[in-house]
Amino acid sequence: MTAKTDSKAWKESWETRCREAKESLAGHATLEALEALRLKYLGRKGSLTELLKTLKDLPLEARRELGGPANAQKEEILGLIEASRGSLEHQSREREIAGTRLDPTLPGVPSPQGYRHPLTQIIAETADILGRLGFSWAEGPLIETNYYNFEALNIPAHHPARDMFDTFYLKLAPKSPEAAGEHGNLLLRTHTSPVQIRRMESARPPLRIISPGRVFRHEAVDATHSAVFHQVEGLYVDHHVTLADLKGTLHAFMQALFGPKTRTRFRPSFFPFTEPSAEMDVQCLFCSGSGCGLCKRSGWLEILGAGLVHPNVFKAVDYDPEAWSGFAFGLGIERVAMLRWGIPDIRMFYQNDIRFLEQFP
Ligand code: 2NM
Repeated sequence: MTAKTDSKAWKESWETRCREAKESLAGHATLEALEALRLKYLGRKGSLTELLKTLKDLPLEARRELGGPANAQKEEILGLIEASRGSLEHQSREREIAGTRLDPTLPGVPSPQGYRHPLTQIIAETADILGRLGFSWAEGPLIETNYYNFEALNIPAHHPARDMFDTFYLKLAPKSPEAAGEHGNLLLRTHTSPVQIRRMESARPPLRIISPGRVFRHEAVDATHSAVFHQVEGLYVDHHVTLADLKGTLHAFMQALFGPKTRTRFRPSFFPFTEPSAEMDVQCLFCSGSGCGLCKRSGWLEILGAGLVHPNVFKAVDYDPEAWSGFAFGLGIERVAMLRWGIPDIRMFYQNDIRFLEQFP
């Protein structure tokens, strides 16, 4: 055979196969059949691919003449295959949609409902009640100095009153000689009163603040004691603040917190930072005062501590105790929540068990 007949045979063979490919392209019905077709002609071992490889064995002139059009035809067939694939995919999607009954009036799948933590709820509620009585929110550091947690609050070192607050002391490596002065002086606050000392240092009376927050006591943990718990404390400083102001404010607070039928009583007590000091009880929420296991048959529940700010506390913040007077109070958030919802164990607040948390919508 001559080069010329070789070229002619190649051209015929190429055109036959191209025609064949185009014809079978018209007859396929599925994406699978289309893919089989692509492989048959234009896959790595496809007949058009194989034939195209032999083009290089033809004379230069024939290669010049046939190469361009052959490649163009190959591209054309590939284009037809892709167009066909697109239309088949479109049809398949249309069929899928036509077969699906979409009811836009059906309710959506509900996502699980979350709730605010019971402690967060009580803190928000007390802040709201006391906010309406004119108190504004104040915060401070959890790590405090001996001065703010004790000294400024009329609790000197080695004084028996220190035993009221079992304290976590921090042992930090001093970073510098200056910091070494504070070494051994840092602790986790045992109450939020340091917040009030800091505020009195930086502001002049009249003053009405609450300090909600986390506090720490080095205590054995049981159903009613936790080493970490939450407090809300209040402080009111003005001219002529009396025990009657304190009693009236706390009574209103307790009525708002536990309901308008709530009865309260005031008993003498002791705190180093107040004089006189008192505790308030609310009538037992469970037996309404007739006596039950919860109130230990007394008919009353201890709920908060309070008093008139001690003159030594005013002196520490450079307020003149002759010119100013004030009351302060503090209550435990966990205790309020436990009474409100009948929660039997304080540890439940910190376990974050969803079965517990979802009970406080
Ligand atoms: C309590 C009970 C009585 C109190 C005192 C002060 C301050 F800073 F003004 F001196 N803040 N909080 C106080 C007084 C707290 O908690 C049971």
